[in-house]
Amino acid sequence: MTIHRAPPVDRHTSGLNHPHPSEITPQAEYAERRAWLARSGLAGAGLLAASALPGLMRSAQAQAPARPGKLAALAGSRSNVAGALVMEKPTAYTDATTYNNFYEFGTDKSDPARNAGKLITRPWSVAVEGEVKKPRSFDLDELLKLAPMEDRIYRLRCVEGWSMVIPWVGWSLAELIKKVEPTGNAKYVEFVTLADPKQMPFVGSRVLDWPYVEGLRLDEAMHPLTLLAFGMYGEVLPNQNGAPLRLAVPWKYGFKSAKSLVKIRFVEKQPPTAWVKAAAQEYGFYSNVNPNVDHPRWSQATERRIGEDGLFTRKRPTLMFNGYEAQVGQMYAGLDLKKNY
Ligand SMILES: Nc1nc2c(c(=O)[nH]1)N[C@H]1C(S)=C(S)[C@@H](COP(=O)(O)O)O[C@H]1N2
Ligand SMILES: [Mo]
Repeated sequence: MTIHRAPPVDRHTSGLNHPHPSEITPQAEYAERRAWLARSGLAGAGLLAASALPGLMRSAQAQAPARPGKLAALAGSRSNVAGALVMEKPTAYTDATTYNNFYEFGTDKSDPARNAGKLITRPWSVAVEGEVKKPRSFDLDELLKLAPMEDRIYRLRCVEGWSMVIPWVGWSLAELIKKVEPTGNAKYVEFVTLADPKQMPFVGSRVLDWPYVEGLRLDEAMHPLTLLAFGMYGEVLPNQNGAPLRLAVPWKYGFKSAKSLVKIRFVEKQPPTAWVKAAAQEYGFYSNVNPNVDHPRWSQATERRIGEDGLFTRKRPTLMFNGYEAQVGQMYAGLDLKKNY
């Protein structure tokens, strides 16, 4: 059944809510930012275009920050995948772990951090089924060893108009797909996430049709940038970020990157996804980040980078395919992106 509800609102542009903590930038964060600029040789260079500073940008090449030391370490090696390491400063860990969308735990940005603590993430297994020659279930421990862990630093652009830069740890979903051997009928991949009302207080609420389901075309799922992430900031994922494993599809709006996956199904037809079912005219199946296609209720031309909210901070221009056009653009050649939003 389709439930009509208010889709997510960017609480900042709508003025519905109190300011995000990082809008009142604490002293420590200013210091951290200044130190980072100094380290990377960018201090005082803020007015110069990044493109005019290739040398500096190389020296400023984003390094995963020191791990926060809150959870078990999860190390990856530097990824060789083209586009896998953006040269932008990673978002502060506190912001990335307290400003979340994970509606199973509530619809306020601060709800997941408050409510996801009790999620049991071990034992955990993921069923891989449908149009594959070798359907089977994978235990989390097996998945952790299935391919070498890589560090990737991706932009994350939420459809609501804000963005972050997250250092993930994981491996390309393609590694798993190759193991199960999709049949010729597999055209799409459906991702099903945990929906346990005992652990997730908002499953059962009418916010979405649970479980949260997402989907990709098979070629998108096979793209090397499509990451199965097990960690971030050098540690295992915090529950609120989708422990023990989630997708990170950097050229699409954040809601395509489903959290806490329990099932991956290969199918012939485009799967009905949670947000398309909730509001098809607002959230399309593709949901590629696109500054030229506005959401019906707001522009997508610019974005607020979380942690950059200073008195004089301008919004950033949103980049086509979130800046990954060179890597992914070809997959959409000939597709009308206004129709296939
Ligand atoms: N299962 C599930 N996955 C989800 C969501 C959700 O509500 N439930 N929210 C999505 C949205 S809208 C975004 S922007 C990202 C946010 O990921 P983050 O909280 O790790 O930044 O997760 C996505 N994955
Ligand atoms: Mo989002």
